[in-house]
Amino acid sequence: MRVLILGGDGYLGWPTAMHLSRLGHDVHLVDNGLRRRAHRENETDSLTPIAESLSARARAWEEVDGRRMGVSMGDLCDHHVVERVLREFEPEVIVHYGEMPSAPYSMASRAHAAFTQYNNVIGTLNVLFAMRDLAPDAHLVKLGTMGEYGTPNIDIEEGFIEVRHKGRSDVLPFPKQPGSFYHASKVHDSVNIALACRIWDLRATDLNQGVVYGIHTEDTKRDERLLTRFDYDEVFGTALNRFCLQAVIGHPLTVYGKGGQTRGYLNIVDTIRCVELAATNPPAAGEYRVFNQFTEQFSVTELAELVARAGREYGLEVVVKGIDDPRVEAQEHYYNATHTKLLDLGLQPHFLSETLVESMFEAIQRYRDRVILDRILPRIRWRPREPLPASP
Ligand code: NAD
Ligand code: USQ
Repeated sequence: MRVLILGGDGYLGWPTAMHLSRLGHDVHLVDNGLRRRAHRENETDSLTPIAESLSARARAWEEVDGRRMGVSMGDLCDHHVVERVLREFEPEVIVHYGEMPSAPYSMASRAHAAFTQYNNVIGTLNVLFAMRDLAPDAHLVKLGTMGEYGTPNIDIEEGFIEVRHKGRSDVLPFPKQPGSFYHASKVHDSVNIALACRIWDLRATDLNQGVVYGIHTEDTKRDERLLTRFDYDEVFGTALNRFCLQAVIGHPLTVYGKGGQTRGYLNIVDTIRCVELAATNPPAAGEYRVFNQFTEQFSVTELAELVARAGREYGLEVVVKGIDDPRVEAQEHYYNATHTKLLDLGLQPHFLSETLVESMFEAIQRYRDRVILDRILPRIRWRPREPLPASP
């Protein structure tokens, strides 16, 4: 298949590209370097030393594996870029990772919130219009997030719920209660994608993904130039990846608030497989479907305890420290999310075990002298203690 990967330079996009290329698909990547730029501005960096550009990665891949990938550098918010790529590459599948993925980033200021929503919503809108005009049969595989649903006090369904109301019933989108302006951007995307499928007969899969963890995939291990990024800073690092790094460098594991915040998690290896399964099992024209993409649920306290146990086994001195929650979120709540559709398509999950955590420790040890220590503790608050003056 001809697979276009938007956001192909990212944590998940790059290993997905290698995986699909190795399976024999014709892969083309688009990125505008936003993630690298945001790190430079924030004086943070990936723990793993990634190749200096997306083109350098593609060249390294060709040397190591023998297969070629196309690369276009450009912004999805520029509709000319999107149209040119669709016209020239004629994709059968469009895997869309190309968004600003950080909740804390989106909560840093009005400008950060506005940028996140513009970047994500307009980029996706451009993809939808370009598909309508240039690739109406292509399948959009879009990365959404479990955080679109929030933490309701009922079971979370896979995208839709049957509602009975005043004697009538319908199957409707599951209610959305995002917890950051980033998560809200994903909700807006979902509404736009569903509408485009309904009115233009496009086909799309919205992958409502949980929090991803892990450093390596089969391909990142083949050559250091093929490493994917691994972030641990307060803006781009996610819970388990941060906890593993904190354990290795002897920092207390930062459990926010009461620690009962429960989310779905999955290994990066499973992310890639889920995207492959979605891509190779397309929906019908006009169908908008939603898969909940995670393999296990944990509270942050459970995650921290698992990392602490594995760390002590490994010979590390690990301390878990509850700190003030910089976010506004439920810290103790009910959480039970359905996630059967990818299993039905053949996903065989890699569960989080202490052995897996130990293998993450080993990989982190290798690069520990690259850690930027003063970028770990959270400073961005959902409700700043001293609100900024109102914009003029
Ligand atoms: P990432 O930032 O590493 O990757 C996104 C890539 O898209 C980056 O390389 C960035 O430069 C590029 N990009 C962003 N905006 C762009 C634009 N306007 N034009 C062109 N390129 C653009 O993030 P990630 O962790 O790999 O996440 C990928 C996707 O998966 C995101 O949409 C994210 O919301 C979603 N997701 C991630 C996780 C996770 O835990 N990492 C969980 C659920 C969902
Ligand atoms: N948390 C801690 N300590 C930390 C970091 C996080 O207790 O040091 C807590 C947070 O308060 C939150 C939970 O862990 O309750 C998850 O936070 P996170 O930073 O790991 O994940 P989140 O902000 O939700 O965002 C990440 C990705 C995002 C994706 C989302 C999936 O950055 O792209 O959409 O996970 S989900 O959480 O299912 O919405």
